[in-house]
Amino acid sequence: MTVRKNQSALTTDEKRRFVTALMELKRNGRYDEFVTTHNAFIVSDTDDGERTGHRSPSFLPWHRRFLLEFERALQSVDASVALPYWDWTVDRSPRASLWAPDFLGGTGRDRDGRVSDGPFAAAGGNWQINVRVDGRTFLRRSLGAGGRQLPTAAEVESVLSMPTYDMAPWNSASDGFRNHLEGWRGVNLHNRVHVWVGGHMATGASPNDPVFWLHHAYIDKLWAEWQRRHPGSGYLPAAGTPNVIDLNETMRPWHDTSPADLLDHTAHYTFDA
Ligand SMILES: [Cu+2]
Repeated sequence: MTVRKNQSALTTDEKRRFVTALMELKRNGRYDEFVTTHNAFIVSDTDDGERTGHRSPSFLPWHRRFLLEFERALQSVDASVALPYWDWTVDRSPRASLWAPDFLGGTGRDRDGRVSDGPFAAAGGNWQINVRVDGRTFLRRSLGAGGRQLPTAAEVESVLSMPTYDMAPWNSASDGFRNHLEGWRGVNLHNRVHVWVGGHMATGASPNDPVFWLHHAYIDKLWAEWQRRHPGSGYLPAAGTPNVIDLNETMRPWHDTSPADLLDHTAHYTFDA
C-alpha cells in the first residue's frame, strides 16, 4: 500500500529514489505529457463554460486522479516511491530542507529566475523545460519574492471549518470549501502557494516544477481532512449541472472515473499522519 509522507520526514534514500524516478519519467517523455495535459485544462477551464480541472467542483477529484496517474508512473520506475506532500504552513521558508540541493534545489537567481542548484538546475542537463510558456528552457522560481507569505495554519483551519463542499455558480466566484481551498475567494490557499513559488509554478505549465506534485499532494490531504471533519457533507453538485462535473459524471481526459469514484483515497493510498 502506498503511504504518502510529509516531505520533511523523508530519508536521504527516499529523496534520492523520488528524484531518480522523476528523472526517468523526464528522460522517457512521460513527464512532459503530464505538463501538457495540465496546461490544456488550465487553458480550457472557464468560469462560464465547460470546466473540469480548475475553478470548478471537480478541481479536487480531477487533481486526485491526475496525481494518482503520476504516482503510478513513478512506481513503474521504482515501486517503492510514493508522492510526498509539502505542508507549507510548517515548512514556510526558502530555507526549508525541501529546497536543499539534495532534494528540489532552491530559488532562482535574481536576474532571470534560473534555478541553479539541485537536480533540476538546467546545468545538470537532466531537466530541460520542453512544454514552454516562453522561449526559456530552464526551470525558474522566485520563492517568496516581494515578501509574499505562504498560508498559515490558522488560515487553513478557517477553510477546513467550512461545512459546504461547493456552491452555485460552481466556479471561481463560489462560496464554500472548494473555492476557498482553491483560492479564488477568501484567504487563498492553493493559488497563493503557486504564486509564492513563482517561475513555472505561477503558470499553466506549473507541473514543470516537481514541487507541483508535493503542493497538490498536500491540497489533496486537506480534502481528506475536510471529509473527516464533515462526515455529513458530500461532493456537490449532485446532478444535472451544465458545464460542471456532477457527482456521478465521468471526467475528461480519462472518461472512466467520476468524483464519486474518487472520494475515498484509502482505496489507493494512505497518509503518514
Ligand atoms: Cu492544476
